[in-house]
Amino acid sequence: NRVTDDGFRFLPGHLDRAAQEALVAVVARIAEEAPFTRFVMPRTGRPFSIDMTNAGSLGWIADRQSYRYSPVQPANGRPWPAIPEPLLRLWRDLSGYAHDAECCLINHYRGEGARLSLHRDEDEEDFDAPIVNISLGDTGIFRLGGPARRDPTRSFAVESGTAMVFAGPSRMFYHGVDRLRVGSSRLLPEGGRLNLTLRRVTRG
Ligand code: MD5
Ligand code: FE
Repeated sequence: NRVTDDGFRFLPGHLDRAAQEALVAVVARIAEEAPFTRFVMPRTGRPFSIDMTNAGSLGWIADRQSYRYSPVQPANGRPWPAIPEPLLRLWRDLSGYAHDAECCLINHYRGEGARLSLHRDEDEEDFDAPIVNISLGDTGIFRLGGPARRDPTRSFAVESGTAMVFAGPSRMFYHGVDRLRVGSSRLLPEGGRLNLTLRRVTRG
């Protein structure tokens, strides 16, 4: 387990196999109420290479207009399901933040070609709250840079059961997922990688 002075915490093995399986079931229940969808990027209309859904009072969405948070699912106008208790417990344990998470964005990387290019998460109002991040399934090759796009980056493997916390300066670091090690895990029945990102959106 590593803690660096930029506020980044890397916690491989934070979730044991049973806890990972329980979270896979939690995600399946969320997806029944809020099916995974493939958003498109603003302006270009190019689709992401990953499927997304959310739990919480606000969900992160993208369409031709913008990236933003929405209280309802764009596909059907219904609210997102509530963030289940096991995920709120992880947030409370790992964030140490006074207010509960409002959004759990769930990314499903289905296989070869699924990636997330270098970006910063800046659609939130509250940049003081940490971001708590859980990985399930296939190993992802993660890239973490610095506050500026041109800053040097480090690349490392993120295995199933890893928790990461982006607090302090690291909250605003550029980051992305270059690729998966497809088939490296048998946790998910349909394969691929699930990534759960717990966030505070509004100021508490
Ligand atoms: C993933 N997801 O593995 C990554 C992990 C996303 C996203 O990037 O936006 O859904 S989230 C890692 C993260 C989040 C917020 C801040 C920082 C990293 N950071 O400052 O490095 O699917
Ligand atoms: Fe991100």
